[in-house]
Amino acid sequence: MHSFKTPDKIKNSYSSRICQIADERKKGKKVVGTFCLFVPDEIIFAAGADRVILCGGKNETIPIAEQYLPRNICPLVKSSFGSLVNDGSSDVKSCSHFSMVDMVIAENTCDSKKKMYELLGNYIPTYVIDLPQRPDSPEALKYFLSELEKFKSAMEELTGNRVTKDRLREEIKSSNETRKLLHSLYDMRKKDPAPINGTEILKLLQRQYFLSPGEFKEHIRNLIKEVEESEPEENHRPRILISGCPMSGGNSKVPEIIEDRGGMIVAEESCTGTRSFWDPVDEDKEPMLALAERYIKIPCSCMSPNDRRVDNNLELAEEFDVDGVVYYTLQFCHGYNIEKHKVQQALKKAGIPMLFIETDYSGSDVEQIKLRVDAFMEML
Ligand code: BJ8
Repeated sequence: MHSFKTPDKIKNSYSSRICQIADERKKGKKVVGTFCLFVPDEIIFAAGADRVILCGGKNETIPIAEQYLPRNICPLVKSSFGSLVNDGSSDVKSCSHFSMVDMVIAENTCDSKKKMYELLGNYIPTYVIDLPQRPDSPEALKYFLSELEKFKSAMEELTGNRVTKDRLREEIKSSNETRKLLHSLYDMRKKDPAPINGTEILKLLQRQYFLSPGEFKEHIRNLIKEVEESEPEENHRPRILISGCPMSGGNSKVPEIIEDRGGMIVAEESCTGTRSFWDPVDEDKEPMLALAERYIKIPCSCMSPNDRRVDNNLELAEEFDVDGVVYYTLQFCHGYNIEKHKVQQALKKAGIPMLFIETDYSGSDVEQIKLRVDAFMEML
């Protein structure tokens, strides 16, 4: 299998990006922090602002968050909040991004996030985009569009720049280019054996949320080139689709176990996977409407009904010729946990085996997950 040797420039991209943002802020540029794919980057960039994603993927800040939040909510929410309220009195390093953002752009998705945002507002200016929960209803698109218009005005107010249709079109085009590049990379994973493992792809996609669009594109191009020039692996390994909760930076436990135990992740039905780039924005339509149409279709389990996600799992399983699906959820993420049943039924009907893993950010269940993954691989 191709082993991607991360160039220094990419390895150091986290720290160089922080310096870049600090410089931009000195020059007056506004920086916003987001937590979710429902917030269109195109509007942020068209307003002349920059953005970083603040979702936490590390275990260390969870005990800090648990001084404020209940223990029985999802680790992603606790990890993110713990980073923000970390006052440095423990040995835990904080997420430096929080101190760099002028405003958080939040969204009404799951209950844990919604309630966390209410607290977040005590620490940092927080703007919330409301989302319709029934995306297929006739009123939903109209409502979402009006919410995006309000968000656009908030960005104009924050930056002092007008978001023109031309600027939006430019940003839509640029984001579509990134989406196209990612499609090219994913096309390579359709080969058997896939030329690059899924853990490497996950780490690349995690970078997408803090790098600038230009740097991220450069990373994808470099990776595509390296994969093209690499020697193909000869042995078939069970081809796995991962489906479920996002895996924020710092969280790669389950993919690593799957690939260490002989599997090959060939696609991800997740927000750190295909959900982030699969659908382009229509460049021929009025830009705000095109954005609303594209973003409202994100098949997040916070939406109801969310049958599009079930269909996507089936389509990806076929397109990437998978041997099995690992359904991954974070503890206390009720949406993805409950939605498991629908996905499992549909996969069963299609004759595709599925393994369900519910986990957190700790290492306490690693041995148990290994045993379950081993048993699953034997079945495939
Ligand atoms: S579009 S998946 S990024 S909301 S894992 S915090 S859902 S309890 S992250 Fe998400 Fe946007 Fe949806 Fe994607 Fe809640 Fe679940 Fe935690 Fe989650």
